[in-house]
Amino acid sequence: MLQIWGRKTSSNVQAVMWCVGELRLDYQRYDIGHVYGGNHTPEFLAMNPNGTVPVIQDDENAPLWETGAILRYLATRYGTAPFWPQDLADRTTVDMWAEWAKINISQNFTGPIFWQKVRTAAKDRDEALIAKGMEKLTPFLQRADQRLARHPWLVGDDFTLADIQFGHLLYRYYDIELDRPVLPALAAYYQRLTTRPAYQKHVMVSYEALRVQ
Ligand SMILES: N[C@@H](CCC(=O)N[C@@H](CS)C(=O)NCC(=O)O)C(=O)O
Repeated sequence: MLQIWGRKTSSNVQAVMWCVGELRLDYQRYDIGHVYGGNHTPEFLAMNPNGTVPVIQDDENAPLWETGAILRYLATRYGTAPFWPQDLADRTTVDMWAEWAKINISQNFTGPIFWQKVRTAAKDRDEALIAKGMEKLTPFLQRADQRLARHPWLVGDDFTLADIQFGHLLYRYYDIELDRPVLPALAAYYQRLTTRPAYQKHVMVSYEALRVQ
């Protein structure tokens, strides 16, 4: 049985859980991290010396951490084409866009925008940082919007692992109070994501427990 350590309010845990849901895997998830703690015990650090979530353990295999690596593991072990193509070049194209999202969307949205808006007290909020974050994030979202005007999913005509790395942050992006650029194809893509049961269950999760007033 697949075991997953990580609270459901973690965006990285959400990416893993959404993948688990799309692949219809049986799992046991443990609430670890943030208000639950438990990620700095010797037992947890023996699984992941970084003390972060998510961590997974599948059967008797060694524990795995790093969301991107976990997603690739799950897709390789349990996924099929076109979600995770067999052909190396096609697979690497999916992986390329997944990496693109992990690096450019996560880094430019989560810290400078989401953390500032939600996880920082109003008195400490740095509006200049948020504005700069939006300035850096917007060209990447525009790039996605241009692609999504041509085909329904990030890579092409099929839902793939790249949509998980990209799409899991869009719930928060569209849900928080934010001046967003008008990007119609991206907005339509997000609406499509919200109709997926695994997205609803694992990604459209309240982040109020993270809010600092
Ligand atoms: N690069 C790691 C980052 C993991 C990470 O920073 N996880 C956050 C949650 S999203 C965490 O463990 N925070 C501490 C906590 O929840 O207590 C990954 O992609 O998995």
